[in-house]
Amino acid sequence: MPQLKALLFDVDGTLADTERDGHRVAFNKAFQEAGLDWDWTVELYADLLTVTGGKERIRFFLDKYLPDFAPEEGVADFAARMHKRKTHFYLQMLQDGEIPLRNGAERLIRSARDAGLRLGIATTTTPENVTYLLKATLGEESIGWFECIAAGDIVPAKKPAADIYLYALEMMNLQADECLAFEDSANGILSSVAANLKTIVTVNDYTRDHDFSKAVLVLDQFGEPDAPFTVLSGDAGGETCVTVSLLQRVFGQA
Ligand code: XBP
Ligand code: MG
Repeated sequence: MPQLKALLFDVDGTLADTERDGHRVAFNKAFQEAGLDWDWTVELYADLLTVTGGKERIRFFLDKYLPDFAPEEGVADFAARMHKRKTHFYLQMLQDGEIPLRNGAERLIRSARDAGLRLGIATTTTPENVTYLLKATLGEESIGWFECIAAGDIVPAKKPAADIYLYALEMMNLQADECLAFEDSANGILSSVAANLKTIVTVNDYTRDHDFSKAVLVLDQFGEPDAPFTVLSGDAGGETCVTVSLLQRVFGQA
């Protein structure tokens, strides 16, 4: 029976609620700066989130909602230019401490480290978005707690493709059956499961109704001892927050 050796975390929606009040707002700031009157509302953004990756999301928006928009530079360069500015605004928000980690994430990361579990990140977001988030929430040294920060365009196909998880596994020299993945969305779990990873899901407002039938456990949050999680599916064995012992049990049973 393989031993649990490592935890692989998604970032957006899993470690932090970054989408509604983070990425979405930063996209709108970039559009505004460019003199465009586009407003990605909370509702519209739910549809746009079906596509992972910021550049890909801008192109999806144009295809679906503004098919006649034809920038001189071409759609790909336009999307890349907007995305660069969006990243600038998003990093500023992170630096200003506007985006906290989700409930229980810091406790889980620290206790996993203490227990000798190895840590990695597998995300579609831009690498700097991860390092700035970690620095702002856990301190500069926390970047080194993660053996691998697999992010963004480092793989050709973003989630739901398995590539980013396969890349992280390879970088960390791990087998899928030695790890647990943490995700928050349908695209995320499609990716982790395609990489043969047992996956725990913590939902958020955008992803609550997604299909998580392949998850080993679905929770509303990691939880804290004084702020327990709600189990949405699976068996948490009576625990009230995600602990290393819960992870060991879930890993062994799944
Ligand atoms: C996260 C994303 C990201 C962010 C934007 O998906 O889709 O694209 O919305 O990041 P997941 P960038 O949590 O499944 O990894 O703009 O930096 O691409
Ligand atoms: Mg996510």
